[in-house]
Amino acid sequence: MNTRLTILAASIFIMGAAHITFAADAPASGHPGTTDPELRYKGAPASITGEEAREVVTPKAPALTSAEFARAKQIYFERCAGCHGVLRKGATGKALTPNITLPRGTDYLKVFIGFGSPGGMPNWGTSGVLSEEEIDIMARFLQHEPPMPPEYGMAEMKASWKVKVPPEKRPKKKMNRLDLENLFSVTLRDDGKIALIDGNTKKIISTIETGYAVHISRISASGRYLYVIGRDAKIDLIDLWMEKPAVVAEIKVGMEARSVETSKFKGYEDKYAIAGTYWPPQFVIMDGDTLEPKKIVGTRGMTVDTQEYHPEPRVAAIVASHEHPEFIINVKETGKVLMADYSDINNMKITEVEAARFLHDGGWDSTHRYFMSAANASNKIAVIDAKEQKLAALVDVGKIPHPGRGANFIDPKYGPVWATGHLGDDSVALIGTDPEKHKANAWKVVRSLKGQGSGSLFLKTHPKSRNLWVDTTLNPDAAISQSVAIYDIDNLDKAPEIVNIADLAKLGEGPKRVVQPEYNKAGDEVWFSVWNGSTQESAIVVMNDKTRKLKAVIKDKRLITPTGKFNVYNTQHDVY
Ligand code: DHE
Repeated sequence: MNTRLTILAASIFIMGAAHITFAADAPASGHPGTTDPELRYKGAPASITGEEAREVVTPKAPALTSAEFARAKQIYFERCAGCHGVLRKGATGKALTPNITLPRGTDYLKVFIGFGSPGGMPNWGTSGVLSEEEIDIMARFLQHEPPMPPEYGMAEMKASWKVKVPPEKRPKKKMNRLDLENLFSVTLRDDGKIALIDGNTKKIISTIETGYAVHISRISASGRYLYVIGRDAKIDLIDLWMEKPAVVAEIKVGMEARSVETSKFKGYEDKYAIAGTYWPPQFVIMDGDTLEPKKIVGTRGMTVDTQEYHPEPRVAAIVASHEHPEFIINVKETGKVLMADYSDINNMKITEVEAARFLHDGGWDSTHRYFMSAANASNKIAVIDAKEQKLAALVDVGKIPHPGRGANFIDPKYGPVWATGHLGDDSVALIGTDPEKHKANAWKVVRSLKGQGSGSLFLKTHPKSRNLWVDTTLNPDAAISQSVAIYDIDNLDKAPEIVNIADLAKLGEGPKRVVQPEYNKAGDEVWFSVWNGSTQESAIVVMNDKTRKLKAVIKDKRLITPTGKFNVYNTQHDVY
């Protein structure tokens, strides 16, 4: 690599899991300089297909045949868009617009694509993923204007919208004998399904077809409706009152999505649903019981810091306010949190709160007044005051915070805290959340616990528990990615107990990454997914929270790539 290239390479900095995915068995890049857990991810294959994106030939750029253009678009959306953005404006990876790529030229770009960079660009050539010919095509393609995927508005949403069972034909009361409050909706990531698992018997009640690479589930305020969203932006609405819970409505709200939520403010229970999309960059408010799309709002606009226009600000986590009839929406690339008032959607008031880049995931403090939102590229937690509708604080934490919804508990010394783990370092930050009775500790990291290593995705506790369970799913060391750290909340100075959860599942070969603790309703069990490759056996391991010993292992051939688990009661009431 020449000096200029090395400098550029080093300047490409992986800024977090802002838009990166990986399969349980994704290989490491193999590049000598890329050992951090985040570099084990591969760019998310966007659900956008090459044919959908319009080609723009740029006069000064090297020629590409029509077949080469088509091939390049497909490779770009599958391999590159996740990190560099659909419009190549840069996100986790650098911007790749012609003003940057044209002066570099084809040979330079070929070396870069082929060998990767110590800063995080995978070595697509030497790893054998792309051929020499493909690298040459990509190097020329990147010097043309980015092909623009189509917009997706009301007409497209309405065309995809299906009400399978209209509300008047649905049961008037619960028609099954399921203990709905202790039901778990489990993401079967690579199977495009969710599994409904009875929390008491630990048996799979049924699996239900959902969107591609299904991502999260959320529960309506009443606990009746389950909303499931896939990366392909398809939402399935499942009625849990039916004799056999089934999909009663579906819609596709865009081409790429990660988040769905439902109105929870008093008087608006189950009334609206909202989904945020990565492409197009927008959110849509729908009827809660039919998914009829009502209002689409674009998120394109200026960034919070440099105040530059961003054409592709993706919508990340969304939570439903308990203080006002509002949805609180993380807009990733602009670093802004939008509070959209749904009390009058035709005259909608949106409060724009300035936070920091890139907003990703987050959850409530224990009082449900403060939304703790991870700005992962800034290594900060933005504290949004839902009551006063403004930013309460920006708290510096470790490298690339990734809390999921986080964990709330009472620190014996510092009072109420909310905790986050990190992808980029081994710390667990505890932030004081009580500005009234513990003012001196509020919005400060009162403790930084030492964890097993970097690569943590999720952590959990429960109001009835004295344990904090922390995963390290993305750590490159299998012994660490397969085990969890358990902290004693009453004695936080003590080193955590390490339990190898994957071993307890007694599975065969595979990466067996352990991901996302989730409590049952009673708060006395913690469930973990042991996430294996899509053709390998996976499991869910249920731990006794009090004894920290194994309680049950759920194995079933239908349990293909289980990842997120959503207990109905805890998700409905935001208990975490
Ligand atoms: Fe997620 C939540 C985005 C990869 C499992 N994930 C979220 C949220 C966002 C997000 C914005 C918050 C939603 C909300 O609260 O409204 N996730 C992304 C990505 O952009 C990323 C990094 C790459 C991608 O292309 O998708 C990504 N996520 C993953 C995975 O690879 C995980 C580990 C396995 C999987 O199933 O795909 C994964 N994400 C989860 C889970 C949650 C989640 C389990 C919900 C956690 C919770 O407790 O609420």
